[in-house]
Amino acid sequence: MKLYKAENGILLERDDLFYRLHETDWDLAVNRDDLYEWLEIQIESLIPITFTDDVPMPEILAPIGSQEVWASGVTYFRSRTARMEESEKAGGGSFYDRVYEAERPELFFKSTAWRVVGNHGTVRIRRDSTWDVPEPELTLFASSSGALVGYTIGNDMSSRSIEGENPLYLPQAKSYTGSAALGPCLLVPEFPLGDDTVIDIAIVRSGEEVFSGEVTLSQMKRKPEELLQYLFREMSFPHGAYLMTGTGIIPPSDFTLQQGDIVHISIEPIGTLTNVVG
Ligand code: DO4
Ligand code: MG
Repeated sequence: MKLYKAENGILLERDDLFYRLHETDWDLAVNRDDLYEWLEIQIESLIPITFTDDVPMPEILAPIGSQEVWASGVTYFRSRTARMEESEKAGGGSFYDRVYEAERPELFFKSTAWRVVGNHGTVRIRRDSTWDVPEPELTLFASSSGALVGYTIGNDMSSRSIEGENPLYLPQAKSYTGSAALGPCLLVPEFPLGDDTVIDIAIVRSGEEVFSGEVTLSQMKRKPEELLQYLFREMSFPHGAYLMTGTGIIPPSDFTLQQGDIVHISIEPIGTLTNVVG
C-alpha cells in the first residue's frame, strides 16, 4: 500500500485504486507500529475515488509531516571507495575505510521536514561548491518506537568538493536548502523489502541521459534494522523518523551536476522520484 501526502489530506493507493483516509493529519496517520494492519482496516470503510477533470488528482507533497530526516554514510563499498578518493588530498581517506568496517555506522542529520523537497520539486547545488552529485537512497520510515513500517525514495544531494576538502565539513556538504528530496509516496508493505530490490538512477541533461546506474540492496553492508537501532539508541523521535540508508551509486569522478539536470531515482515497489536541479 502507498500513502501520498496531498495538499488536502492523505491518499491511500492499493491495487491501482485511490482512497482518501479519514485521518488527515500525516503525523497521526503514519506513526503506528501496526501501520500496514491499520491501513487494511481503514480501507474497509473507504470508497475508491475516480479522478476526472471535475475531480482532479490533488497536488502531491513530500511524504513528511514533523519527522526529521537522518542519513547513513558509507554503507556500500562504492561509497567508501569514492570518498577515500575524493578526500585523498585532505588525508581523510582512512576514516571512510574504518567506518565501513566498524560496528557503529555513520549516521548524520540531513534535514528538517520543512526543507524537504517532494517529487517534481527543485533540488539545489550549493553556490560555493564545484563538484556535486545526487545520491539515490532507499529511505526508511520508522515509527516513534523505532519499528520499520515504511519506505520512500531519497535523494541525498551532496557537495563532493566541500566534503573532500575536509570530512569535518560534512554538515555543510550535506545540509543546505534543496539538499534533501523524498517521495513520491510512503510505501507500507506487508513484508520488508528483499535484498533483490533495485535502486536505479538516471540523470538527464538537455534531453540526453548523461549518467545512469543501478545497485541492489544486497550490496548494502548494513541491514536497515541495524541502522535504525543505532539511530534510536539514544534519541527519541516523537513522530517517527526518516533514515536514508546511503548510496551505492556514485558517478565517475569527472561528473558533476549542472543546473537544469533532471534526476530520476526509481525503486520498483515505491515508484520514481524526479527532481530538477536548480
Ligand atoms: O561520509 C559521508 C557521507 C556518506 C553518504 O552520504 C553515503 O554513503 O551515502
Ligand atoms: Mg548519502
